[in-house]
Formats: sequence, C-alpha cells, structure tokens
Amino acid sequence: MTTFYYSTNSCSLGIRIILEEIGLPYDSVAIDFKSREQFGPAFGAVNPKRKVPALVRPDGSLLTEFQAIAFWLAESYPATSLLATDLEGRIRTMEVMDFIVASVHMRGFTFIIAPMKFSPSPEAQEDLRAHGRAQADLGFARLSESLGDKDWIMGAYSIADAGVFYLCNWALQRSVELPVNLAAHHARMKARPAVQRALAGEGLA
Ligand SMILES: N[C@@H](CCC(=O)N[C@@H](CS)C(=O)NCC(=O)O)C(=O)O
Repeated sequence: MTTFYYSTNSCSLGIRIILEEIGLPYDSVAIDFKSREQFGPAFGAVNPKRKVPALVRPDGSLLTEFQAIAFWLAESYPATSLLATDLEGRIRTMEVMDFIVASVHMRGFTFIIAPMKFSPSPEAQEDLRAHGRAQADLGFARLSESLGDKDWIMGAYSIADAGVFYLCNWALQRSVELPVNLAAHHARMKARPAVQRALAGEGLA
C-alpha cells in the first residue's frame, strides 16, 4: 500500500490530485500544522524533513519533494499519461513544475501565508506579505503566458496542471486576482472527477 502524508489545503493537494487521477489505492495520513504536528516525533520518524507531501511507497521507501513524487507517480503508472514521453516535453514539464514550487510557492505564497516564520515584527510581516504578493503576481503572469489559450499548461493534461491548481486555489482563497486564462484553468480542473475527489478527501469541496 502507498501512504500519503498531507496537510489539508497545503501543496500536497497537488499530489493527491495525481494519486486520484492515477487511481492508485492509498492511505492518507493528515499532519496538522495548527498543532505543529510536523515537528512531532511521529512524523519526524517518517520524514525528517518535516514537510508534506511525503509518500511511503509500496516497498516501504519514502519519497519527498513535490516534483520528485509527481514524476515518480507519472512514470510508475504511465497508463494515465500524465507526463510527456519525449525528452523535450518531459524537461519542459519539470521546468514549469520547478517554477511553480520553487518560485511561485516558495518565494511568493510562503511569505503571504506565513510571514511570521521570518519575523516577529508586524511591520516586517506586512512587508514580507507585500513582497510575496508581488512575487505571486509575477509568477501568475508567467504561468498565464505559458498557458496561453491552451486547456492545459503543457498542451496535454499533465502532472504540472496539478501544481498550477494548488497555486490558483490558494490565490482564489485569498482574493489574489488571477489572469483570466488561469481562472478558466482552475474551473476546468474543478470539473475533473479526480480533482473533485481530491478536494472532497481534504474536506475542501
Ligand atoms: N520542497 C518541498 C516543499 C514542501 C513544503 O514546503 N510543504 C509545506 C506545505 S505546502 C510544509 O510541509 N510546511 C510545513 C512547515 O514548513 O513547517 C516540496 O516540494 O515538497
């Protein structure tokens, strides 16, 4: 069995979408950030990085990092075709996913969502939030250009769309205005049964 460690409404939602798209049976274990469960001994024994998503695979090994988990799932269950088979398509997908996680999430939303991690000062937190917001806006502008008038960011539906979705979901929850094509992408994603199951699995539907 595969065990999926997640925190509700975190970036792990993207991995849950991929798990649902593939139809892989999995157990979910919620890590409660409010009670700082990620820093407790039980989760530390599973993932010393203390981050979600984390996946314990059927052979018992742990896999961490959004892009690595997504890539492994797409490669291990290729019948669902969530990743291009040609080198250019694969590397472009990784390029977009790295931008989503390392830039828009880490350099943007981290500061919008959790500025208190970086400074106890309310003024500094406001500055950090503004910085994060500007980075997120730049990121969405870039992703909007990449999407263009296509339905899916890589042309064919892929693991990268799950990443775009969690970012857009965070934006809409915080009244961050999305470019029109990304708002339409979000609506298309929400119409997918796998996305609906993933949202319902986290009580977000
Ligand atoms: N580089 C990691 C980052 C994952 C990450 O930052 N996850 C956040 C949730 S969106 C987390 O676990 N935060 C807990 C914390 O920072 O204490 C990845 O790509 O999976």
